[in-house]
Amino acid sequence: NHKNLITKKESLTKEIRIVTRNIGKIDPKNIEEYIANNGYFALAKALEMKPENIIEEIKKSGLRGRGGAGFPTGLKWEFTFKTNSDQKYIVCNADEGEPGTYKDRLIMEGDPHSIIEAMVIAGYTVGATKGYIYIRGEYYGSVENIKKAIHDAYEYGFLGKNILNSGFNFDLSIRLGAGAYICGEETALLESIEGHAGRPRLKPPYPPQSGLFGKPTVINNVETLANIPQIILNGADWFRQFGTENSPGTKVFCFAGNLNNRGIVELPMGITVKELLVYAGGVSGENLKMVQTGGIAGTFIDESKFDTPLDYDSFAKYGVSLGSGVILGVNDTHCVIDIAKNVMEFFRHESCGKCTPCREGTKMAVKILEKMGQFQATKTDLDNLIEIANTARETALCGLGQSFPVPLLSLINNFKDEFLDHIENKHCIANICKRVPKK
Ligand code: L3W
Repeated sequence: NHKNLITKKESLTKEIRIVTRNIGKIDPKNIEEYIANNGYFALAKALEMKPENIIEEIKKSGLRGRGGAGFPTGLKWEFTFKTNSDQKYIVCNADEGEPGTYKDRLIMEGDPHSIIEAMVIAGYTVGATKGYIYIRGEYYGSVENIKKAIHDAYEYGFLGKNILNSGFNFDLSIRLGAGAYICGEETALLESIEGHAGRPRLKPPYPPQSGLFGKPTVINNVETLANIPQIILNGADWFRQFGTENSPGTKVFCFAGNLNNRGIVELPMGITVKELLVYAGGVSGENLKMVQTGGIAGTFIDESKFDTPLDYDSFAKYGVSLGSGVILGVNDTHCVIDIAKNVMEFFRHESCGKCTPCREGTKMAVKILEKMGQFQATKTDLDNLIEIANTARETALCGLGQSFPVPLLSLINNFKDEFLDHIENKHCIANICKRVPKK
């Protein structure tokens, strides 16, 4: 069934390069190549604009958070601008820990100055004089290129005191993550920068009111920031010509799992799963079973949902997540129970343990799925699994706890027959699960 997805060059015409425009085209370690491609022109333009007008332009562009949740960027900036304080911060969430996701890594490696430029613009706009880029510790290439870019930006006067003779000062530092998925959650990330264990805070208050060190803070994902200079340079109307009414612009998608292609591609928001699979070169292996969209916290769907557009409204309308933009192919050598167990083991390992529905729910879910994989589970176990998921969705403290139910429930809803096959017939269609005698 995947054979009709085989890539034809003429069908690959939708790519639009806004945030990836410089990747592979310029030497990321050479600031002059960035400048020669309009780099820091947006900063110069912004420094001559009123902060209120910058906020209006970002709001008008409809840019929404590319980490996955899609919160309007202009509103974040406006809230932070309007909160009075002696000190404000700009934080870039570059702790890209979503399994299968590597878009932020490639943006940082390939075009590091675009992030720095955007952060200085954000600082000027909201009145912040200090920024932090919190980078996943294992991203050695990103750290190296961002470090060099920060050094050169200081040398050229794009960071530091009196930037471009505007009177505006902005300092930028790097902080490294240490391998915890939860530190990609914005408040856990802020805790981590402050030197505490990376555990989420209760929201509200949101970071624009009380963020880093309790001060008003803008926290944006790498890809979100990489859009900013282009919006300032070309205007909101230019940006809105791409994507959909409620999700303007592009999305950088990543391919993972049983797909023939590897890498990232930048496409307009609203592209369908089916179209995206063409860019992925189709599914490797014999038959496509399902895909997971949005990351490990995203949804598993079968072919019946492949016409769903990938944008921020799809989840509410069709139950298909956009998330961080990863698409993971799964061929028919895989068993849904085994996949569910694998996903839940990830969340069990990454749960910070602060709240019960996540700490205990992930453990209980793994146990039930182990039983299912050994053909020892009952229908009551399946009901319990659903209840554990629903409880966490409604009561967990943060995004991690509230989202582990998403992949689990999508597997149960879309592949119920396979769950029942394990329970009622002691049968695994992929021939992965093995009968283990009861102890
Ligand atoms: C001010 C309000 N701010 C909400 C802000 C909030 C946050 C943003 C979204 O992310 C996603 C999930 C996965 N005043 C506000 C407000 N905000 N109301 O809006 O907030 P929220 O709570 O909707 O979501 P979240 O917990 O920040 C969850 C994705 O994250 N995910 C992993 C992504 C991984 C990557 C990567 O590795 N590159 O992107 C895992 O769950 O898609 O949608 O800033 O403060 N009234």
